[in-house]
Amino acid sequence: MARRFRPHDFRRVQLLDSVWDFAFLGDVDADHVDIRRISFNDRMAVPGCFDATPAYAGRRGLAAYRTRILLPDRTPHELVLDGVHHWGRIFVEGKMVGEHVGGFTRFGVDIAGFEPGQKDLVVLVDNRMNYERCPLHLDYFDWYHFGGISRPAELHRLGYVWIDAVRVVTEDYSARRLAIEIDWASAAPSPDKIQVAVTCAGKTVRQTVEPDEENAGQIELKMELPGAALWSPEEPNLHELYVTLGEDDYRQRIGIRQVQCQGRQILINGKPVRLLGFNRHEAHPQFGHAVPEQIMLADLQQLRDMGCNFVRGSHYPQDARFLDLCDEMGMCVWNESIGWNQKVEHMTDERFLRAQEVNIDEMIAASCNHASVIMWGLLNESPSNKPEARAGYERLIGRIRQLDPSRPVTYASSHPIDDICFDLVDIVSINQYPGWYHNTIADIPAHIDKCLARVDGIGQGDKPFIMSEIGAAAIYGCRDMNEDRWTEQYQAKLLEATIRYLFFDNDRAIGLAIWQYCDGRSMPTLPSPIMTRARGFNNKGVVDEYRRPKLAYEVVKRLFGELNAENG
Ligand code: ADA
Repeated sequence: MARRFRPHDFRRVQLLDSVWDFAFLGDVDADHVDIRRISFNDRMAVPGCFDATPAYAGRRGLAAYRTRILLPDRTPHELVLDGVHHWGRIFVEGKMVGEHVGGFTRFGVDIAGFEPGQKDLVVLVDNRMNYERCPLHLDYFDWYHFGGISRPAELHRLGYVWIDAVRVVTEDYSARRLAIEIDWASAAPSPDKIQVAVTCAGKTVRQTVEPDEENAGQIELKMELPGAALWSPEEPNLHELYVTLGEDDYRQRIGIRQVQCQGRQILINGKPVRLLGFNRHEAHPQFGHAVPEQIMLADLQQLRDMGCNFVRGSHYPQDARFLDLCDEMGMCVWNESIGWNQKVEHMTDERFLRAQEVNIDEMIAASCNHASVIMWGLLNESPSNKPEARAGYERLIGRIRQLDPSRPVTYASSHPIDDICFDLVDIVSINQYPGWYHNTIADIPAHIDKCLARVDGIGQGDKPFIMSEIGAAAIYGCRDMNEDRWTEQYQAKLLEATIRYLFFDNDRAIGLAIWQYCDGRSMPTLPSPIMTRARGFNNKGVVDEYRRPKLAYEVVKRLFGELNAENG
């Protein structure tokens, strides 16, 4: 993957991004496909979404991708896929080697036991909605679920002893103390002691690992880096942390920073932060979810131009390349596992909860070292007001805290008036649309006050509060003297009233994620899309799907600019 730093100097990694052979198999069952008999009669870019291309626009079904990989020897290899949407099954030389449920997350497939040489790699990809097989992507969600190998693909030669993962947490920002965990594995009991070295900010710490019959283990060590520059939104200093273990190596890029909640504030390195920004879908009309780095960077340039320091990655785990740019640009990120208005019955369904746990595990594994990720989210607008759903919230939030106790946790609630799970999270986040779906623009302050009064009434008012969604739709270019809903003027007026109420007239909110940064295609299977999704799109962006600014863009830029000027 094209990262902003080089993860490996010695480990041999084959980048598989290119145009692969392709065949759209359509409405067939993957279990009944003979891999050897597929006629690859087309070609498709990887990364890419086949249903974002003209030839397959809107198509749903089973697709097959093929490329050639080289296995230079018999050492263990791993195929690393950063996102397959939204169900995939992987074959090498016709032998099934792996399967994965859910898009937007990195996963690895062991490639072992093959003779050296060139091999056919085939990936079956299914973008159909099938709750039993893939309960994470459902056809009533309000974004178009593009299908394909949507993020980069690599083949890693692991060798006989390798690094599985490196996790770095800032234990104490003032002392510049890092806690580092290294997961390692080997293909066979290692005959010799394994030498480990960790270098960061000019300092190296070494350890020797005793071989063991488990062929796997975890190394924990601390590093203090006096004088090393800290990461903050204003000064996003980063450091490369380089691990060698035996003959393997792994480089990460980290920021020395701590995120804490204190009363109604979120602190970064002990300093309160105000989060001003947007919800952003990872989508583009011509690329689907396979948004190229050029677009990622252009999006961030516009967000910075508007004075933003915050992006909520709605509603799924973010791409490592986007997070690399956020790390460098001081853009704070709310990274959340996939979810959208889940039903009560999902919250007690073991298949759904298990799939959620895998998505959470993979999200945290892939993005835990990004300084820009300052909080974890989950279960957008799900039944946090239903007693029968609470155990599911406890289970999934507990999983996040177990994997990463260093970051605050939140979920975006659309039930502020009767939510019963706010006690489980560190930050109270509320999605509401006064002035769009109900009430008028003039009612926005009273409506939000009512929500917060209830939050205070149940004893959750001493936590930070983020307005995690609020906004209005505007059709790009639609302006008229009535200035009513769907016009750019109405959207601009609503966002002006919202920002003024939240940050000029009050100081309760410490964050705002406007819904939304850019327009995005929605699902045609949404309930009553004709009435609510003009053009088949969610039109609440302050830029359209091609990132062309609407009137509201300048309003947000002016107001966020005034707020940032206050901060000095
Ligand atoms: C919800 C949801 C968003 C979007 C929004 C809207 O808040 O979380 O994904 O669907 O509503 O535009 O109505």
